[in-house]
Amino acid sequence: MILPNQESGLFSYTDEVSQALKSGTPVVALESTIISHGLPRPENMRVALEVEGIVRSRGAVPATIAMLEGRVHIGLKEADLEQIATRDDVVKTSIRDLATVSARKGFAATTVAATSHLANVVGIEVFATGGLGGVHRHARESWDESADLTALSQLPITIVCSGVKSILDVGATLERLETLNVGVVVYGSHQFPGFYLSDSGFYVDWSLADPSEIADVMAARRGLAITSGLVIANPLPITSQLDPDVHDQVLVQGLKLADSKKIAGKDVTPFLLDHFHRATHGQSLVVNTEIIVRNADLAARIAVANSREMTQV
Ligand code: PSU
Ligand code: MN
Repeated sequence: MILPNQESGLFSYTDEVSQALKSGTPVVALESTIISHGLPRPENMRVALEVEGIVRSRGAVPATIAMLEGRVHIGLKEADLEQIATRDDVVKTSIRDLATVSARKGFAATTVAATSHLANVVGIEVFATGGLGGVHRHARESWDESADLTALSQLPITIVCSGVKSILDVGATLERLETLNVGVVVYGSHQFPGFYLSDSGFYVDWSLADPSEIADVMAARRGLAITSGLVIANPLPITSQLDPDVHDQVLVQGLKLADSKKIAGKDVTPFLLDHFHRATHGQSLVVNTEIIVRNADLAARIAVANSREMTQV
């Protein structure tokens, strides 16, 4: 069996992922921008490996997605992961940049948007990340809205995340997700999570508490030919969240600093995440790591339930 796009020469798969895709073993896509731009070194490599381990422990196969020397890698060997975690020339790459980086034989860390696109091309349905991109707080002036939202409006991927990053305008992002036909379900609660915080303060109509219920929704989406994405928002337990007062203070500081340093465009998110990690002396890093690990764990359980559902049909 030839895997999708393998003949183009632009895709390569690890043996583990290629066998899983051929045999119907559940696979979970993982993004690489978190590794290159979202977490500091050397923790980024440690977290990337831990996340892959969690997915395997649940009986699914992790497919971390990135581009190396112009080729898309679906699944990264440890040495490849190391390159994404340590090279300085890895470009944070959204869908629009993929072809340019590829033609220039570059290294790309894929965002939620680009990872969703590539996962969809190769037939991976479930994807885990930390927090989605969304509408930035000053969007009224800057028009800064993440391409993650447009991508999710066009791709039938199920993405597990802890809501949108709390550095964003959460209310505006939820409105945009509605406009863009992206489904939103909160896992085990009705309160939309706030990334570092368990609760963003926004109520969501749909709540599911079991991976098999989520797999039922995925099956219904296939049956109904829904072509947009589904967000599974997974809140942190309250005992794990960042102290909300610390969070609010550090955020106000970070937004001011970004403004005075004229940080704009795709540099804003990495700048603010890095500011959090420094200003909280690593506390936000512990929380961010827990977020990613828990989301990968839930995504793996959803992928397993979904593949059971597919083999029953
Ligand atoms: N979640 C994290 N850390 C990150 C990101 C998400 O916990 O670094 C990345 C994702 O790759 C997401 C990107 O797609 O930030 C959004 O960037 P922007 O706001 O520039 O669209
Ligand atoms: Mn942006």
